[in-house]
Amino acid sequence: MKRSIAWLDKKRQVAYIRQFPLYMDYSARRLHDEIMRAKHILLVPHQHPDGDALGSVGAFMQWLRELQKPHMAFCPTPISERLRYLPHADYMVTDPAIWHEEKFDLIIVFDSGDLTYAGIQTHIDALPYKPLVANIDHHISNTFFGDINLVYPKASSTSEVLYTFLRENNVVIRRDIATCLLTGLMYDTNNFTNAGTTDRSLVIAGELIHAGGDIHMVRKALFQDKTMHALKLWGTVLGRLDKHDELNLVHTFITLDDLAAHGATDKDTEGIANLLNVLGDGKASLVLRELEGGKVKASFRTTHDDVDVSLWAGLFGGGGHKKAAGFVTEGTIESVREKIMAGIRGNGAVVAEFANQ
Ligand SMILES: [Mn+2]
Repeated sequence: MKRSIAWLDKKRQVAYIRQFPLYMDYSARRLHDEIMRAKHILLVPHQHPDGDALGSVGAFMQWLRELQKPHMAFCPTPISERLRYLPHADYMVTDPAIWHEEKFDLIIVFDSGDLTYAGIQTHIDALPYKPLVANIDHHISNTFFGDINLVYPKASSTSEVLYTFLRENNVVIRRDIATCLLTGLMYDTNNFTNAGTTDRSLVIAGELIHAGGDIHMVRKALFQDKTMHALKLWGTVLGRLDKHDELNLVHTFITLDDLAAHGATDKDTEGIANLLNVLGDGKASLVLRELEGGKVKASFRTTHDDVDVSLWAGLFGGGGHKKAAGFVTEGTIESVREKIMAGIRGNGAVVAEFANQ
């Protein structure tokens, strides 16, 4: 039996867990106990949930249903059509009224570095009582905001962390849970092609297929869903690729006019940043996307082990992973691009690290 680390203060617990991921099993067992004790549980993926966030919430809903444990799932933004195949996706509540109509004694947040990213900070702050908060994630920028934190940045996905949690607690994984977790693994590893792919994630994927997870259905839903409009839009965006020689950074942009010109939607822009991972040029890539309301979304990607793009996103108040990170800010494509280039160049530590590569 492993020693509890509850006696350490929070900062040292974090350092300990980072150093010894095996101590995750202490948190995993504690969360399991709290779930058994809870009367009404709320599950929360991050806003605009992706395959990993929604896959892990779907797996959890299926498990809680098997346990006959009362629960709900909340997300302030709508669920993407392409992820509707996931079990229980239709049970996601988007109406914030549940925060005062219901009472939750345990809130579990998935795939979110902090509560603002999850879109529930203001809701939690406004509660007249204090629920227990659990945090299941793999973002390196995670703030360990939970009362219980299952955070393992070396995992390919939150679904992989969740798999570990379920196995640690001897939960039998059947078809629906397996398909949900496979979705998260395949989404975050970009179909087992990006640097998040490890021997561990592949072994887990094999076990999930063995348990009945439908890998071919997931692959088709996630990776063979592009419209002709989308590919034409991508053509325009790829035609604009440019390179910042000093920073060795390849960049491009998408405007609202581009979407209109190709009859494309927001959804059609998904995947462009990941597509740039096939680049052999440059150390990293940047896609700037114009949003409604005078905002711009910046998405960084790299396939180089010696570059950490979460540091760059962090310079501008964003976050993410070493290989994929981003932020949203006010401004125009031009002004944000300039701000990014100047910001990266102007930051001593980051530039020094970058220049040596
Ligand atoms: Mn994820």
